[in-house]
Amino acid sequence: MSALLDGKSALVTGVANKWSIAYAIAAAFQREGAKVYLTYQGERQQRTVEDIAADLGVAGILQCDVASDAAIDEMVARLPFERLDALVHSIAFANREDLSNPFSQTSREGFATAHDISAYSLVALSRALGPKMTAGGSITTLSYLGAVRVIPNYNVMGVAKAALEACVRYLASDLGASGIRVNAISAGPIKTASARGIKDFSKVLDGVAAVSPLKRTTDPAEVADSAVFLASDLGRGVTGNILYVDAGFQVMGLQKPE
Ligand code: 0WD
Repeated sequence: MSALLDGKSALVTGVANKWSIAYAIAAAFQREGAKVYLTYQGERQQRTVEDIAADLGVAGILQCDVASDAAIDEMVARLPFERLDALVHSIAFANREDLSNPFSQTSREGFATAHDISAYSLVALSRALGPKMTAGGSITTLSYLGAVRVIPNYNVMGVAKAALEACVRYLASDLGASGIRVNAISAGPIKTASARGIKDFSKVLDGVAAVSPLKRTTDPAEVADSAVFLASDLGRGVTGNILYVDAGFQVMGLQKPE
C-alpha cells in the first residue's frame, strides 16, 4: 500500500520534547513517507530536538523563534526544500500568571504576548512559507475548545485560540486561490509540557474521560493521524475548517444523570 504523504515535504514546528503533539505529528508524517524538517524555538530545546530528529530520521532541523520576523525569514532561507507541501503550526505561549489569575486581571502585555506567539505566528509563517508552496499545500494549526467555550484557567489562551481560529478562516480565503488549504485541529486535552502550565489540568483530563462520548481522553496519535489526513490528498476539499479530535467532548451539553 502506498503511503499517504509519499513525495510530500513538510515543516513541523513546535516539537519541544517527546510529549509534544508536534512530535506525534512528525512521527506520523515520517511513517506516511513525507520528507520532514522540524523547527525548534531556541538553544534550550536544541539538544532535545536534535536527539528526536535522529530518532525519527527526519531530514533536518532549523531554529525558529516565531516571535521574530527576522528569525522566520532566516529559517525559510535555510530550508532546503525547493517546494513545501505541508506546514504544521503547533505553537502557543501565555504567561503563567495569566493562566491562573482571574481573566479580568490579564495585563495588556500578557494579552499581546499570547496573541503574538499563539495566533499571529500562524499568519507570519503562512506569509513566509506560502511562496514555497508552489504546487499548492496544506497548513494545519492546533487549537482547543477554549476558543469557543469558557474553560476554567485557560483564560487569555482561549481568547488567543479564538483569534487563531479566525486567522484560519481568513488565511483559507486568502490563500485558497493558490491551492493552499488552511485548517485547525481542535484537540482534546493531552498531558504535555504546555498543558502542565494550566492550573488543575489533571482534573480537566478526568472530567473529559468521564463526560466525552468515547469515555476517554485524546491520544496524540489520533491528532497526528488527522493531521496526516489534512496534509494528504485525501483532505483536498477541506479548508477553513476546525476539525475536533477530542473523543467527542465538544458535543456534550450536560453529563447524563447516573
Ligand atoms: O492539551 C493540550 N496539550 C492541547 C494543546 C490541546 C489542544 C491544543 N493544544 C495546542 C497548544 O495550544 C499548542 O498550540 O497544541 C499546540 C502544541 O502544544 P503541546 O504539544 O501541548 O505543547 P508543547 O510540547 O509544550 O509544545 C508547544 C511548544 C513550546 O514548547 P515549550 O514547552 O518549550 O513552551 O511551542 C513552542 C515551544 O517549543 N513555542 C515556540 N516555538 C517557536 N517560537 C515559541 C516561539 N516563540 N513559543 C513556544
